[in-house]
Amino acid sequence: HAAEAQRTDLMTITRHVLNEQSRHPESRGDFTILLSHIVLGCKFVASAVNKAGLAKLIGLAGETNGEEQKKLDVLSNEVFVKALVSSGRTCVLVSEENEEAIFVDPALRGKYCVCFDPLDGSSNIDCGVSIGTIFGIYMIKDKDNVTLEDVLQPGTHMLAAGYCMYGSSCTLVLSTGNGVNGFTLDPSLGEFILTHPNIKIPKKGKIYSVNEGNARNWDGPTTKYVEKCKFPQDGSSPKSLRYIGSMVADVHRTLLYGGIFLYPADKKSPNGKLRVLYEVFPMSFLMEQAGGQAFTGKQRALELAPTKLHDRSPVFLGSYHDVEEIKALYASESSSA
Ligand code: P6P
Repeated sequence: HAAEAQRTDLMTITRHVLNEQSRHPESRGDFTILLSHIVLGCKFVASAVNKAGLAKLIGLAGETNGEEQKKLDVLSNEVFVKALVSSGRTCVLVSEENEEAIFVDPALRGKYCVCFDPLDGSSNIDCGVSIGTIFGIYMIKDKDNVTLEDVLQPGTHMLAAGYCMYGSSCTLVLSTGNGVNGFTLDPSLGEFILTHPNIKIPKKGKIYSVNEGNARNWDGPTTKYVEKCKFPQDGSSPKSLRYIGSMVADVHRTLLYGGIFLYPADKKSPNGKLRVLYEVFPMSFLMEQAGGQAFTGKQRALELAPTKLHDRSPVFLGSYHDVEEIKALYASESSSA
């Protein structure tokens, strides 16, 4: 009967967030409403991504409306912007797809800022590799006088963060500051159901994840760390290399299996490639909430203070002890410098 009860006691993402919110009596459901609009965006993108491969076929065979097949990342961005604005709970949006911040019409403003990458890794769509939406949520002090400075906050001010991975299944991983939970979309219900409660990343992992093709340009500590992964000096077995090249997929595997994900700085890109507000901060927030760490090579990733919307930063994130090892290498380099 327990299994039966479990099966019929559907813990949807909305119900889960309502439960969490009940711990904040002062909140009036605004966050729950904001989240329901983010979830709507994810459901739309999930269905569009699943059809992406067929779109050309359908286009050829069916009645194309003449409109040039919109790139999925542009379409996804439009859906998220409209969903977030219409939620009436946001006052400023930062999207990977928009050079400038989007300030919501004052009549529709709410108290949240959402920074997001609507379809990260979209270059992988055509070969069917998992891609994802990444988002981070801040509270804005005064929604009627919001400025860019209000958006350029350190990650330690982030209230919530998450990603939705569009892969073999559609999985939404979310933290509102009280641990990390994973939800899987049940297409027959159109609901995200709690499937991975209270995710904790293993303290140590056997996998490292980095684009080895950039090895020629790495700095000393990263080079030394990767060398240690491949030729351990303490008699332990070498780590395995897993690199998908889609951040959401690489981070999701790291969160569940343990290990470390690295996007280091290199001579060509002194600040690495990944963006602070909508890639580094949300993933760092999740890793810390799951008992892991996130480091930039100089400091705790969440303590970074971005100066521009699309600032980049190197990032090393994952299992607590694995990140400790690379922190020690950077520390010894800076002390000997
Ligand atoms: P590289 C995808 O383009 C992306 O922004 C992330 O999703 C991914 O982790 C990274 O870039 C891959 O970059 O240089 O290894 O191809």
